[in-house]
Amino acid sequence: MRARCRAAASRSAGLASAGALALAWLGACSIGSGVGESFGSAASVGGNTQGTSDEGSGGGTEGGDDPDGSGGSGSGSASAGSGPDDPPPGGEVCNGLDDDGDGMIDEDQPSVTCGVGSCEVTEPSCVGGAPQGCTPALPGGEVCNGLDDDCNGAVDDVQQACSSACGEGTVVCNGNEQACDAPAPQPEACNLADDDCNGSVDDGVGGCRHGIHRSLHPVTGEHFYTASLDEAQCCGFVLESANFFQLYSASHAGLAAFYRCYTPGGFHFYTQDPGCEGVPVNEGVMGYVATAEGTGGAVPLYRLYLGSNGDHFYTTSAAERDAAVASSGYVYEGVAAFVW
Ligand SMILES: [Ca+2]
Ligand SMILES: [Ca+2]
Ligand SMILES: [Ca+2]
Ligand SMILES: [Ca+2]
Repeated sequence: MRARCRAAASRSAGLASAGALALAWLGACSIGSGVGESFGSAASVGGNTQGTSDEGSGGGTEGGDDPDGSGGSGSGSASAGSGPDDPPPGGEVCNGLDDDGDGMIDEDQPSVTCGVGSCEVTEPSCVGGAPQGCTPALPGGEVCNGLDDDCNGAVDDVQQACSSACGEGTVVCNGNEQACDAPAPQPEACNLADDDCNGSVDDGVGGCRHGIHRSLHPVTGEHFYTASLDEAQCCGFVLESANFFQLYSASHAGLAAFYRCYTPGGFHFYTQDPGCEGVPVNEGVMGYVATAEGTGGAVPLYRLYLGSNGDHFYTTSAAERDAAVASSGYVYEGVAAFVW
């Protein structure tokens, strides 16, 4: 535009009387005033306040590069430089317009990314000339797949309770496999624990515990306790209860030896005291008892004494204990041990 305008001005300056050309120049420069004025003054329209009469000196502000020295280049400022229709300094913006004039509308607008884990999405920031927000994908349930499905920032954190026969736990991922970290049942061992978590301690472990049978001598009234069924039914004794309670066959932490003692009167009693509470004969260890209730599920073994015949009576039944005291003249002496 400026070149056309400049060329027209130069031509019109040499043909001052050619009104038609003067009009053509005016149209080319889009300047509406100055018809009838001298061309020198016409060329100055458009902001050039100099050169109002001498066309040779009418150089505009950009006249330094005017090869023909015709001046009038000041008119170029009418469509060049800054103005309301110029591109914004920031280049293309999202507005549906070709801001930078390169023939493409809203090109090179950045994409936007939002969301965490599997909810992360990347979307265009400009759609149809309008800036767009970013909406993360909806979270899902966490599963073992190496992804953060629930979008909480943690991969495969399956926050789900689970349990085994042995207790509570939470679901954990082992690769893509789901597992439960609750304690797993173990083979039962003789250790005062319910390893297989079936509710019974040391059940089914051979040689771990042995039964103590209970018998009664109907003539003397002595209650007798032994691990031998033969002995329990020997010598006038009548078996009252096979495997009346159980003792451990070997010592373990928390257990103590339980001794069978023999009195000068010919009766037996049972105690944790290796000195048999002063009675001279210790017949040996019957087995091992707990010193605290609950050890491996141990229960109290109550000890009673009948002074009229010297019988020591043992039972795990509180009701039987109380009945013996109430009805048979026994004295309750306390808990002798804890047994199974
Ligand atoms: Ca997660
Ligand atoms: Ca996952
Ligand atoms: Ca068990
Ligand atoms: Ca066990």
